[in-house]
Amino acid sequence: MSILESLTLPAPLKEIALKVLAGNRISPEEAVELYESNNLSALGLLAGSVKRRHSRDYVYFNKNFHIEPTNICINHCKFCSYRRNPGQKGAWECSIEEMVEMVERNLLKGATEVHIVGGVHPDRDVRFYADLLRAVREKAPGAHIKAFTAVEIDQMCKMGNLTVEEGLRMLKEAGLESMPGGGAEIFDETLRAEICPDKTDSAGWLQIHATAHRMGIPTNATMLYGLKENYHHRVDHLSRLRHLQDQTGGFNAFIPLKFRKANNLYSSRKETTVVEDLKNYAVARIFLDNIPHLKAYWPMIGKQVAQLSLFFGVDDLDGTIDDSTRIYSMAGAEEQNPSASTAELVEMIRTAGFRPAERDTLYNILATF
Ligand code: V47
Ligand code: SF4
Repeated sequence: MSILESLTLPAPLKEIALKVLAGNRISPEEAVELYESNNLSALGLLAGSVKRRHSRDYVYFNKNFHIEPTNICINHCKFCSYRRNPGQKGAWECSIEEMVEMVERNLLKGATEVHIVGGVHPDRDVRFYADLLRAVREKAPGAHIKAFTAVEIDQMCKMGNLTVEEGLRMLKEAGLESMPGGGAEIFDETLRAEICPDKTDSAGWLQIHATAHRMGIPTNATMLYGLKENYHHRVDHLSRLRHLQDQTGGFNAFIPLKFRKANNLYSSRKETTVVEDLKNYAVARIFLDNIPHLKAYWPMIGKQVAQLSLFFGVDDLDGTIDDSTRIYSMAGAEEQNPSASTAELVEMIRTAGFRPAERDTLYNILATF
């Protein structure tokens, strides 16, 4: 008896399972069916088979740290626990000199990637951020700079009176090598207007990533889930990403972001269960057959669930982080001072039965353990 037969799946699910195991693409309707099924073991098995096609038995991590230049933001996303107005208690605004000092401190610890993301500042335009990138690159010529969400890029280019393409060209010349996946939230226009009314719209987010891909700047993609959306909304989001990836091939990784409720306007809502989180990883891995990597961002879900997610298609635990990000600790995530040593990440991966691989930002393997 095959493993699939032993799972005693109902007929429609069995059909989807056979498709996935044969390496074929599933439809949006089939993805909704997977979300609606409660057979977590079958989902884990199928997601694992897709994961192995992309990354065999490797699970990746990298040595990175975050710079959050400011939490002052012109937008008012209702799920955000982090944004402040200028001058408000708890607001910060780092100078380029302060950020270069952070780079210096972290490089000594062996970081290979600098991740730069912050609020959408009212006065800092694309020229300020190009100066920042030049200063970081000068201090860390060997480190990869992954910086700025599409939402930040959109606003900094508008302020600098440049098109996105002109702005990205300026940033690329200054040292930008790839872009993170933030700001995608949920693409459904009605929901987006409700939860983040003044943010770059869905078409704009996708267009900026398409432009970056065309210019040879790879990017990541995210989805904020667990906040008002239903399974059709999630599948619509994943479909728009899969469609763009078919055209450009520029996405490296997809990162589901679980809504965390502390200190924001949705604090009275319930957060998703661990079962839902694992199901979400699995369906994303199965549906997004053309995005090579699925990342569990452990500062957001905690290390224990991140380790469990490896059985549901995740092949990347992101990085060492070194207590350099506040966005999730301010929203109530388990990890209040997120930091992981190489030994800890290697242990998490190995005890789950996978082969730990330190990667660079572009998923070249630097070391195996
Ligand atoms: O766009 C903000 C999310 C994102 C909350 O590309 C929240 O490698 C849940 O995109 N609950 C920014 N989510 C972070 C991000 C990211 C993180 C790590 C790695 C990468 C990558 C990208 O954080 C925002 C928004 O979707 N977010 N507040 C909250 N309360
Ligand atoms: Fe600003 Fe980002 Fe917070 Fe939205 S999620 S308010 S864009 S910092």
